[in-house]
Amino acid sequence: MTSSFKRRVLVPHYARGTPVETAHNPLACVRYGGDEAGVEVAQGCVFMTLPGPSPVLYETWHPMQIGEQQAEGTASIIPRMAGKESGIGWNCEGDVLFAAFWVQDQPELCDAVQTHYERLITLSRQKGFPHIYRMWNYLGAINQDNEYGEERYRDFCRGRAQAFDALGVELTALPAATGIGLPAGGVAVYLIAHRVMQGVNVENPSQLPAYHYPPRYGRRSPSFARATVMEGESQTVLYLSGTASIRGHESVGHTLDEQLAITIETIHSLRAAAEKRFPCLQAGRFESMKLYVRHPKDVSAVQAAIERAFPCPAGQAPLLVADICRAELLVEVEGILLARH
Ligand code: 3EB
Repeated sequence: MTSSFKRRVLVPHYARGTPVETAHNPLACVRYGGDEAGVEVAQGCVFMTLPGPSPVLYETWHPMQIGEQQAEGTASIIPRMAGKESGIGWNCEGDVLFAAFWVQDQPELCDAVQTHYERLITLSRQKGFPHIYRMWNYLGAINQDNEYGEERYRDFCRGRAQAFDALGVELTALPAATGIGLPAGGVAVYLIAHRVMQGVNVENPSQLPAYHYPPRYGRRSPSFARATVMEGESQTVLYLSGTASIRGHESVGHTLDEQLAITIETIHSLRAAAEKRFPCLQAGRFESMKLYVRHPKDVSAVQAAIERAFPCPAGQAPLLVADICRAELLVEVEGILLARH
């Protein structure tokens, strides 16, 4: 018997300094700020806390309908199920999954990152959600060297790349991602995945694919796509990876203003490439963005420039002061672009 079910994807909603609104019943709540980092599952919700100062930013994850699909009537009747298994907190409902881990700090990140990454991806597959379309990676002291003299971001990239290799994920099938610093501690990773719909990857014509960066940026290149697109009948959603002032593979711009201008131009260039493939995205707008700024003194300039270039609904472009994965980069921007058909 076939029946139609709602095709949905996960989208975030941001709130500052207020308790989580459980009324909206999110699948997950990520708290940016707190003394004790970790992942726990309670009341049918994954709670993830990243170390950092108050006031806390809350990022809740909600299913959003993007279409209907005729299919075996299974996903519509899959109720919410949540749990924590071998360190992975997860929560799924219908065709969407959120899953996350936190690893304590290690003198060398590679092995712990590989192990946890493999568990995270394997769990997603085993729960029936093999299509990972977006990931976030946050790590303490991202630009510092580990005790073997390798920068911690590069150490992390090795573990991540080895996990994708071990699980047979092709470079062109990697999800969109963000890689950013934390003020303290270990590694936080979370993902969103789909039961049936594979995201379509889009690369940026102004940038070399990150997975082809030359070895001068690390023994293993960063494993991510510039963006993924989830297309539904009524809406199409583009998940933009963390984007910084990089042309080809090189960091460009010395001042904040230069880096901001190039970052904005780089996002426009990604959008143009995505619109060629998905013309409906021309009518899209950013429903949310996340801004990362290295120096507190640059906060207001970044907010003003990004707000002008990419207007978002009120409160949905939060800014975090954080280190960025290359020491010379001052700003990075991610976002979710939505087009209603
Ligand atoms: C860049 O384009 C800037 O390692 O997951 C952006 C997005 C960046 C994701 C990651 C890193 C990552 O290379 C840095």
